[in-house]
Amino acid sequence: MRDCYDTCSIISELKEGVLRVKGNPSHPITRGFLCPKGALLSKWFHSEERLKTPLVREDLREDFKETGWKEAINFVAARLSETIQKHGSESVLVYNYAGDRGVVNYAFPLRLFHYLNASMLDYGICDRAGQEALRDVYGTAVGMDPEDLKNQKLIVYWGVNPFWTNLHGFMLAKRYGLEKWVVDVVKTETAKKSEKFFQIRPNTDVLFALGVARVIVESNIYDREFVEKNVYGFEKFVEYLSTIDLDFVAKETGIQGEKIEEFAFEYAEKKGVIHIGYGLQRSFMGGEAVRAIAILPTLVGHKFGFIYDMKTIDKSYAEGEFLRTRPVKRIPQMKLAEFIENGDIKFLYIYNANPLASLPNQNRLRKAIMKNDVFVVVHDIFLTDTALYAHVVLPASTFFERLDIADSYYHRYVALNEPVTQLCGKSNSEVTRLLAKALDIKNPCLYESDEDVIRKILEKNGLSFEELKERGFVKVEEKERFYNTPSGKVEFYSQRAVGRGLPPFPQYNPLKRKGLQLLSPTWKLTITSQYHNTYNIIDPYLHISPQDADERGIKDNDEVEVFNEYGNIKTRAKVSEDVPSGIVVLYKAFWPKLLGWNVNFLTTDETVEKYGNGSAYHSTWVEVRKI
Ligand SMILES: Nc1nc2c(c(=O)[nH]1)N[C@H]1C(S)=C(S)[C@@H](COP(=O)(O)OP(=O)(O)OC[C@H]3O[C@@H](n4cnc5c(=O)[nH]c(N)nc54)[C@H](O)[C@@H]3O)O[C@H]1N2
Ligand SMILES: Nc1nc2c(c(=O)[nH]1)N[C@H]1C(S)=C(S)[C@@H](COP(=O)(O)OP(=O)(O)OC[C@H]3O[C@@H](n4cnc5c(=O)[nH]c(N)nc54)[C@H](O)[C@@H]3O)O[C@H]1N2
Ligand SMILES: [Mo]
Repeated sequence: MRDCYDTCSIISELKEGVLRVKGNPSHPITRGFLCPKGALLSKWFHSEERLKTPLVREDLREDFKETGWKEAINFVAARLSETIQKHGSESVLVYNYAGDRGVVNYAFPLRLFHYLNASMLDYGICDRAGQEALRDVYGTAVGMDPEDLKNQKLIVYWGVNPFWTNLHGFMLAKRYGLEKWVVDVVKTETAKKSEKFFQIRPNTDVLFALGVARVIVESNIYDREFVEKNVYGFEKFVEYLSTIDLDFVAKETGIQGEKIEEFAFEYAEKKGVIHIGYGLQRSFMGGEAVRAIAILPTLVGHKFGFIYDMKTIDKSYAEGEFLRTRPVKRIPQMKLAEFIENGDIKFLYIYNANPLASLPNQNRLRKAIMKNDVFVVVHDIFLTDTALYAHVVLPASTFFERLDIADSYYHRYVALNEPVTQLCGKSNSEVTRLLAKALDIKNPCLYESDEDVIRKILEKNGLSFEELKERGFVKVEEKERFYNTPSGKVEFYSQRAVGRGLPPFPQYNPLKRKGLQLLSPTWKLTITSQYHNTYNIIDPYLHISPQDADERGIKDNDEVEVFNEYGNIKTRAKVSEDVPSGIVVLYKAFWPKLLGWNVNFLTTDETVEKYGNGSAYHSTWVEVRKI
């Protein structure tokens, strides 16, 4: 139910009013153990800080007033109708993300907004560039079933830190006895626990992958038969590879020539699977990098030899786009501030998301909300930063309090989520039904029960509710898959990319900017902003290399200011050998209202237009000085 690869199977019970959670030992992937943040879920669930009563105000400068559900829902419905009458239905935007990934809880509210012909998001915050890139090459971003790793020898973690972000995946590879390699800018905990580590300069992965491809092709160690049968544009690709100078690759990537050869030879021999990271692609060069990396598994003869995304069931029924009577206007998620500034959005309904922690360029976004005439409703479990910018705050329940199903973006199991008890708040679908009623909508689709929606979705996917209930989870077996590209082959020469105005082969454009490049990857004990307020175990330090610290007279634990054209923040430095010179790290998206800042007061809101307006958090440059 969390926004996490693993989608653990959890057994939960209530003992003397207290929630206890443990891992379900019979689940083949998550195998009865929980990660540290999962083990603490009871603390989150019972938190004193959970919202219990709706809050309302007419103006963002006023204090909130507590009110009853009926009054709050009527207030929201009245404003919603008024906005539609005055500004049209497209001035209403529903902003949601994966704060809870239960199928009903995620999608059911969208039914109401489809029914109203409201604007919806074009999602781009997380994994978009990589999605586009993999579609360019394979026609899909869905890779290998991780359980098939048991027949493999090597996994390459490329721009992903699974020891923190996908612990069960990392343990699975370990259990199957795979050799593990890491390609990352930072020496992460995953790198420390792996057999080989290739420390790369950021933004240069595209070159490294092309360099490796050149060595594999020229040394004739690729799977010729497989490539001849399955690849479109191989000859032209080989011509292109001959322009990739290996000395230049070594210079730009920071990886020595012998290491490039070592990678190429051993990778081809062991026929490695590549787990392509989401972190890797959140940058200006991310899409190009994924496109180049995606070619490697095919070169060595894998059918879908990568791990990126998983889609096992069709969930569209829950969302109900069929309720629209007009085509949907989609607003790029990363351009929320711009659309508010332009007066395109007058009513914003936010659930399952905390954009005032998670979106980049917070100074701009916050100003846009304060300065423009936009009515904001936030449905959340806690009084987040986003809630502090709302006119109405509605308390949400947690996944321990309702029926739902969830799939995983990593493995092929679908889970049934059964309620344990009910403490406070309402689920996303309950609130949707209340709003529909207050708006006097008659369409029965908006009143369908959670169980009915779940049963329908399962039925459409050939799964049975009863079987799911018996075991708690069920595996959706893979059907035979083909390359869904224009040529029906793996497109080394990508026609889809050409259609978007990109060159057919992945390109390297050096990104040289002034200052230090700021990476803001994942922290192990939060999920983006979630759990900061309840566990309060965070790492707020600026991680800086000894060389860059020295140059600025900074010692460990010194107070520093980090600044750029977007904003400035103050924190303490941690001088670390794990970070290379030229790079600094601040972990992503803690609660600004608790820290007084977060990294997104510094990150860029520029997007990669040709890659679906995907986010580019890591393409941020800053300067640092000792205070
Ligand atoms: N504990 C925990 N788990 C989570 C989450 C969480 O917040 N906490 N979030 C969940 C979500 S929403 C997501 S999207 C996933 C994210 O999962 P990951 O993709 O593992 O997470 P990140 O930490 O964003 O990025 C991984 C790595 O990319 C590296 N990186 C950055 N730029 C480059 C580059 O140019 N080249 C290379 N090679 N590496 C680069 C960073 O140094 C970082 O170590 O995790 C999910 N799981
Ligand atoms: N600098 C930087 N920023 C980043 C990233 C990065 O790498 N660097 N990564 C980005 C990524 S990968 C992602 S996915 C985004 C995530 O961005 P968001 O999805 O906006 O962030 P979350 O912190 O996951 O917020 C989810 C919210 O949903 C609430 N919630 C949980 N369950 C429910 C429920 O059942 N109902 C309702 N109504 N609310 C619920 C939680 O309390 C929480 O406040 O952040 C992005 N932000
Ligand atoms: Mo994400």
